[in-house]
Amino acid sequence: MTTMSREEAARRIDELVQLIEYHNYRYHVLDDPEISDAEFDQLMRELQALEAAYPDLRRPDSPTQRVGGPPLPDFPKVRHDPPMLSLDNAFGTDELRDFDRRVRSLVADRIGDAPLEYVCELKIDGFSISLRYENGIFVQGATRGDGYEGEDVTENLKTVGSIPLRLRPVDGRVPSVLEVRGEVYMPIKAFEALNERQQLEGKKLFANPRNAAAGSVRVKDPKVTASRKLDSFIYHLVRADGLPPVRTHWESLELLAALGFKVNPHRRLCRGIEEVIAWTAEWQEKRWELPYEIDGLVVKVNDLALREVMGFTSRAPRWAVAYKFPPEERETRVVAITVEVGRTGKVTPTAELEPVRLAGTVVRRATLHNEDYIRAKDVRIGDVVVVRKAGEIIPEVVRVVKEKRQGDLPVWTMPETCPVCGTPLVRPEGEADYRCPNIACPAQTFRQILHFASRDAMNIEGLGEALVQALLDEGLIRDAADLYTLRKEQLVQLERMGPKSAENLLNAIERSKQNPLHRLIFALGIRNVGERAARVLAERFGSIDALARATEEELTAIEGIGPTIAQNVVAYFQSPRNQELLAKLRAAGVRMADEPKPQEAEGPKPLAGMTVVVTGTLQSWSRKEIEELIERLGGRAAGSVSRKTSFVLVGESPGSKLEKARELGVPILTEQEFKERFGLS
Ligand code: 0OX
Repeated sequence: MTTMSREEAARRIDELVQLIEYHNYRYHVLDDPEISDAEFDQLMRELQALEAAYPDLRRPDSPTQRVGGPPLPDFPKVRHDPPMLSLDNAFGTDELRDFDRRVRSLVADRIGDAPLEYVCELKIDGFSISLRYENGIFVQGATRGDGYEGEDVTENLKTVGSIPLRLRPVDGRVPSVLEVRGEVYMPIKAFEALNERQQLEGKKLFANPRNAAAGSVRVKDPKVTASRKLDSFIYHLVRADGLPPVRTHWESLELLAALGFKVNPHRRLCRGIEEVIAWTAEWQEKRWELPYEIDGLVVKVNDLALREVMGFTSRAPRWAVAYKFPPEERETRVVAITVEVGRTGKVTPTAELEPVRLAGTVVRRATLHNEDYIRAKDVRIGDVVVVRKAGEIIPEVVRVVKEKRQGDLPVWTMPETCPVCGTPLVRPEGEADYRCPNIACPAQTFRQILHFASRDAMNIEGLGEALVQALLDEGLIRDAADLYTLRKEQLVQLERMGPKSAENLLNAIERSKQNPLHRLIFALGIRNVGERAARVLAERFGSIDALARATEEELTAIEGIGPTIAQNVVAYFQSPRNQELLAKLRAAGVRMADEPKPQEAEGPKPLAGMTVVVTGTLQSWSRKEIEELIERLGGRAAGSVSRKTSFVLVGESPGSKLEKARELGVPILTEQEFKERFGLS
């Protein structure tokens, strides 16, 4: 870099910030870049170099922050005013007409028989956020939380390319305060690529793009968010102080777009509910062509004055409704019916299908639940069936298309023996499910080990289906406790297992020895003992030994533990096989008891005896929170600066207190310095 004076550097930084944000906007919001990625990177590097040379010239809206700053200690809380309410649902067109009648009756004195105008939008299946801008600069981004209070995730949201760090002026003006709401989401392609990477690295997979987006926004390390290819749509204007007021929602969406936000282009202004219904029909099919997931449509009254009259219920605005699509159904053929053995021996019949596209994915299998279900629906191999996604995850067979049955297909019957170990299956009195009663059945062992290692149980990262199968096939393990005997030499002999992965796996196994008791209890796979019950049992008994001694009476006396769980717990610890497993886990050094809870410890008091004055807006804490923190750390938060002030903590847009501190020679700390000095980062 050629040498530059400070003034020149300041001017160039201003230029670069503007230029980079402009190109960022072209790329992320308009999806219409003007320069290549390489040229963009070149500008970014130049800015980074200048900011490194002149750290005090870094601007709060600098695009270099989009790569993610240092990890945060905790997310401070943010109150939502007005609250971020949810939406009432409308299933089907009848319920849309009901909605129309309802809202029209609320404003009948104003509109008479005239149709209402509605704005129809896609309902993005993402993670709701609220954004605040002061004098055009992005100062705070928060999660929805419970609607009343969310978490401050500003640093993470700065890494989302389509969220402007600085607003574009509208008619030469930027609002003094602007608050908007919208959705952060992960495009389907990015979600699939992320899961592929997670799988390769032996990390947990995300269930769907929404969870992936939520997980990416709520991580402590902004660099992780920056790596996640998140996008955003903004759909609601809360306030825009200093700009001319808007009269309609449609205008507010246009204003949001003009300010530089990404606003979904698929929207329609409809006159009357029938136009809305026509629009919903269009999207029933088109939704699968979108590069992101939607979970319905949103219909909103356009006129903001009428919205005022309609108001809110305690849960949701009366002037908007979420239209939910009916579940997609498709016809396909059953080519086989197979049975699967779960970890408790439960046998589940599954229809193997001719592949069919359903709700955006290709479906090859559908659950048939149990024998009674198959009999009631009369599903036979060779039948054409209607399949549908239940809760959008596991497809199920809705009905057989009897007219399409060709000839006399044989009635399906449950096999008499376990397809894996050959033991005769049993169906206990009064139960719908068949079971393989062989507790040594390899299928059960396989599922038990997978459950033991799963994320909510012992959380052994990297131990997936293929690896567990390979370990069993090679005879390296026979049960979950054997995992703790594995050695590196054994692992590296397995296919596709390098020394690094072997080490990671061994580390994960080692770490799991220190898990809290409730994880171990859940991991044992005692029938009906889910995570919640495991926590209750861990809390009440404190150790495996105490739990093993518990009687049915003692167990049922506990709030949340019923007779079924009690019986299963007692039976579990009576089984010699389980006793042997527990002995092996103990011998391996797995923690079998929680440490007694220490008395509520007093934290360190690094601010003891100090008086602190805060001025300006802090990134990590609201005013109330920083005052509480100062007090927790032993200090006193004061309102004005005097010679006795220990230091002044300055945020953005500080007031006259900063001047006063300078005058009196009181030390001044930036937020970052404060965090570093007192070990808060
Ligand atoms: C979405 C979405 C969610 C704000 C005012 C009423 C409810 N997920 O895409 N919410 C809203 O509106 C909120 N609109 C949307 N498009």
